[in-house]
Amino acid sequence: MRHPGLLVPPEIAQALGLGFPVVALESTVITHGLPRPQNLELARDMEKQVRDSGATPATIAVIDGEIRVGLSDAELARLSESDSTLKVSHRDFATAILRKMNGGTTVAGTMFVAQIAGIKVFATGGIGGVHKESAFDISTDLQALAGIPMIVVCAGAKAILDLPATLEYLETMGVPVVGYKTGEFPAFYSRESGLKVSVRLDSPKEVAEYARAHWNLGMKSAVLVTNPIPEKESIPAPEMEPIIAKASAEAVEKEIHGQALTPFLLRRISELSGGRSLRANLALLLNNARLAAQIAREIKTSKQVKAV
Ligand code: PSU
Ligand code: MN
Repeated sequence: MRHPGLLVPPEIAQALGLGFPVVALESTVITHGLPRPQNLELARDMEKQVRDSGATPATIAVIDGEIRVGLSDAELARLSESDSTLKVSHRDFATAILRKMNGGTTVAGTMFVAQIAGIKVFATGGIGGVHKESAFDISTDLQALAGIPMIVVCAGAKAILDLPATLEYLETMGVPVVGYKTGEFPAFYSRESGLKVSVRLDSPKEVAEYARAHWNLGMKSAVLVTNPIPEKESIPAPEMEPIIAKASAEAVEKEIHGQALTPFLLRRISELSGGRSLRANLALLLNNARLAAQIAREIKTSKQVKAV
């Protein structure tokens, strides 16, 4: 389970060793996805949500060039307040290590590390996908979902993306897209998208059973669980569309691409929506942390039952 260059604090190492439920959390959302001070509040709230739901949180990040599976509160604060953090996906780990940098790991980067540590459940906000603005901007998140067997809980793909193309890519790569209590693929800020998921499941137990059946066949792909944003904080798709279109046009005009595109779009959409999209983003993140913890507990339960 241990890997050179991976630091796992005792609490998490122990939980993993004993087969207790552990939920991985990403950190690009802290370093690049949310403004201050909401980013630190959210990081703490996500950890608390996981704990209150009966699992151990492990926020994954790079601190001073060391890959961490779990951060102290002081490290969470440093990460969220630092100005020179790297957005760390697969290609960026070596850079962060050699330059001893602090880095927020993306969905892909977090999955990569969580897999080495033996964590099976991970919660994020929205996965990356196929962008609309430029040809061939496809998030490494999709590649990671294709090749890393893990349950990833999200609120769909971010609405800034080309959602049909993102779903086509996931289908091509053999990634089951589970709708949690819904048959419709949720669109991050909105509960609706007009697109279908590949399977609807209605309880954490069903999700755990589904993942076991998928992996028992020898499948290597993730199980993507899409959990619609709570009704109260959701923003209907028709209200979001003009805002997203405006932010997208600005990105094209300013020639923003690569790693900078997603953070730019999220920030502009928050400004253009008067902070409403930010509140939605925070709500869906917490909602996903809760469901991920519930699923992690079911995985643990099924392991115990098997051992008897
Ligand atoms: N979910 C959020 N906010 C975010 C992200 C997810 O609510 O900022 C991050 C994730 O870390 C995801 C990244 O991996 O955005 C996608 O970036 P890109 O499109 O450059 O792959
Ligand atoms: Mn990209």
